[in-house]
Amino acid sequence: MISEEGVTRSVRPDIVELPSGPSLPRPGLLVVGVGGAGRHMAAQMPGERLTICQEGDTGIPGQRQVLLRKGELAVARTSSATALHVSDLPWKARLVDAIGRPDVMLLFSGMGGETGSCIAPLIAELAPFTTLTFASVCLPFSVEGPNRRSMAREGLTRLRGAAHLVAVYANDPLIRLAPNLPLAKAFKVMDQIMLALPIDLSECLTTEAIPMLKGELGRRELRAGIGYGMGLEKERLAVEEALTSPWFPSEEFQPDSALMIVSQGRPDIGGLEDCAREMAGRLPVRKLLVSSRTDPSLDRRVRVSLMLGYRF
Ligand SMILES: Nc1nc2c(ncn2[C@@H]2O[C@H](COP(=O)(O)OP(=O)(O)OP(=O)(O)O)[C@@H](O)[C@H]2O)c(=O)[nH]1
Ligand SMILES: [Mg+2]
Repeated sequence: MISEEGVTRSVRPDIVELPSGPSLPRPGLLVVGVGGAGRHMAAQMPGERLTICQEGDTGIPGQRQVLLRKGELAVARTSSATALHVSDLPWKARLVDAIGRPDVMLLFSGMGGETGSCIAPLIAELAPFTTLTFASVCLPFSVEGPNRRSMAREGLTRLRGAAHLVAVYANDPLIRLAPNLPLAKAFKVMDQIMLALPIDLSECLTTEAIPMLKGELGRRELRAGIGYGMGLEKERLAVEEALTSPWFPSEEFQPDSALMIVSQGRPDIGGLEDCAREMAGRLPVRKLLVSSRTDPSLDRRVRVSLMLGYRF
């Protein structure tokens, strides 16, 4: 616990540091990328990865993949979740085998296409033994049309019922954020934001921290932001930038929970405390979970990954 003296609880959150340290047990992680967008995101994650795609798509070199035929996807799309669970389809058995029993599953997918919208929720449903399933999904651009939107909505609803944590990233803000960029470059901007927190979490997550994450961030829609800071006021700058993320909703919606992971070039407890104090002064939540990790590539910069929970 980082102490915050003279704090009025109704105004400033309690700052709670997640249990961490080299002596604490770490969970086994599996990264799963579903569909085109999901595979693209999973490819950029560290650790053991599995991709699930349509036949004809390529996986991540050197990593496991499950390919589904068009007909198998059609069955997944047209069957109810209950029917899929009781049926004993060979391709479902292939998925169950490939997933195994990881402690933590970091699931990535784009909603709106057939593979991601139908299979990502199924993957979460097929992993009832994971202690933590954390899904990060993007939503299609509005211009992609109502069919994709409704497919995405259905997929997301089912995913919310099956995964412990669900972070949502609409593609639309990319148009505002990077109006002159070609789509592939705009997706790179998005990747940075979508991947920052899962990468940081996979570096610092301990088994003991998992119930705290589920308790604070579960049953909510999660939205993320990242910020970088350098120089004398790097902590304040990083916190400010993270809070301006275009993926946070307008101010009429207030978050009710928050997780901040502070990454620094070298361990610096003072820097972590500064970030926590700075963030606590700006967020109207009851509790602010914080954690930290070292990332030598940052050198003298500090990075803040922030995840806010909303009950819309
Ligand atoms: N942010 C981001 N979004 C993407 C990317 N690729 C696709 N998308 C979005 O994700 C949605 C789903 O696209 P895909 O992942 O290609 O679809 P899929 O799951 O492979 O589904 P099918 O190809 O129809 O079987 C699209 O509507 C796009 O808006 C990406 O690289 N980054
Ligand atoms: Mg595809």
